Amino acid sequence: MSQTMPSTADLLGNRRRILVTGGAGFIGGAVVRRLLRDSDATVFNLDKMGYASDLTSIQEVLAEQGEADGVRHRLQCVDLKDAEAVDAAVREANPDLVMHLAAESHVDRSISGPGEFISSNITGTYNLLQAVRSHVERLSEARAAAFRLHHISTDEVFGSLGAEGRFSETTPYDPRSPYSASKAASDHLVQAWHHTFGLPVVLTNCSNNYGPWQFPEKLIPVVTLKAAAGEPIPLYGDGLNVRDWLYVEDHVDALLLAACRGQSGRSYCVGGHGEKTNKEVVTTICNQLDQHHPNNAPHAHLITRVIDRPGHDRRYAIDPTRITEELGWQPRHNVEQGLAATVAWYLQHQDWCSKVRDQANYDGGRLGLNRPQ
Ligand code: NAD
Ligand code: TDX
Repeated sequence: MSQTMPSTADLLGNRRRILVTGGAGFIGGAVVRRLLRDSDATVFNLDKMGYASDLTSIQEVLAEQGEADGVRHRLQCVDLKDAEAVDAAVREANPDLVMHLAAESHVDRSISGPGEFISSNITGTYNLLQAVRSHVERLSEARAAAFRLHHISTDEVFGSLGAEGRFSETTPYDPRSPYSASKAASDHLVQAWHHTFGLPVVLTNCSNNYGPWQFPEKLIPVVTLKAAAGEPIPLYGDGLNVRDWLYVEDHVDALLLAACRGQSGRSYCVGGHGEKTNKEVVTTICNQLDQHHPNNAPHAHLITRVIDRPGHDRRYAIDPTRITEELGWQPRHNVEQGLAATVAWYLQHQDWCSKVRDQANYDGGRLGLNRPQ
């Protein structure tokens, strides 16, 4: 850990009960693991246990620590669409901090089936806001003063950049996919509940995350698994779309800083100075595979240009000056190191990938084409 990053226990201070929504997903899971490893807080993990959910990584941490499940980690299997169940879960958790990560998160699935994104991401956030509003009214003055609802969002709400410029907290919203539109709507609801009802909130908008335990439908795990299997690697369009890649543990650092030290009503953009074209990412992964499986080299021969994603945003890039200067956040991994570690992790965890794909009834095929190929 860098010297500038305070410990999790220091950041949490007197906050003993943390409600994490979406804690069975990729980023929420990393938050839950950090809280379990680096603090003695009790973590309530509210998740509908959907196709992208899996608790293996959390169970590993509990086993490492010799802790039984259901004591410091308490799963609340609740769908945010169910207002009554959400209210009951918030009452049971009685949290000092809520970190709201639950959302449908895959752009391609939002093209194939936008309805689930509207209900989970918009109605779900509305239900959580209402439940949390009632909760804050029940808190003592001291607990209410320290309480925050932290809403975790994406850079995709800002739309698509050309060759120049970066997104910051003052960039106007311009979402262009059903996913990003649903996230933008949820951001607006959170800000509205702050301004109208005085709810103490913090928002973060982060760029593309990567790292272990990401459900294998997103670019980096898809490419790694296809290359390892000697299958065609799908590169959408001309492959020159740019994403600003951030290692998931660096995102968790930013989330804990923002949740515990962020100013109420303020948003913070998070990005790792990790801009790469998709073609660069895919080629880097292929080069790494050449070292692990030299028999199939060069894996770059597997790269196959496929029809583009409808409405494909061209470029995302984040200016993280605010969170760096105000909260002292710095990413600890550069893309080259993080990508190498992640590719190695996926190669060692192909059984887990098969298991979660099977559970999700997903065969690794192309998602999100709204017209025939
Ligand atoms: P993920 O898909 O891996 O996990 C999301 C979790 O939320 C899943 O376990 C799912 O079951 C749960 N969930 C979805 N709808 C729910 C509902 N209605 N009720 C209860 N639980 C529900 O997603 P992720 O990549 O971990 O993303 C987490 C959050 O971070 C999302 O809000 C996403 O918009 C945001 N984000 C993600 C990235 C990224 O690159 N992955 C970048 C920036 C922001
Ligand atoms: O097989 C693929 N081939 C390909 O070229 C896949 C799955 C993706 N792509 C391209 C599309 C994007 O330009 O790679 C880029 C990254 O795609 P995804 O991994 O699907 O991520 P993206 O659409 O950029 O969104 C991600 O980052 C922002 C997360 O899924 C969102 O939840 C987050 O908000």
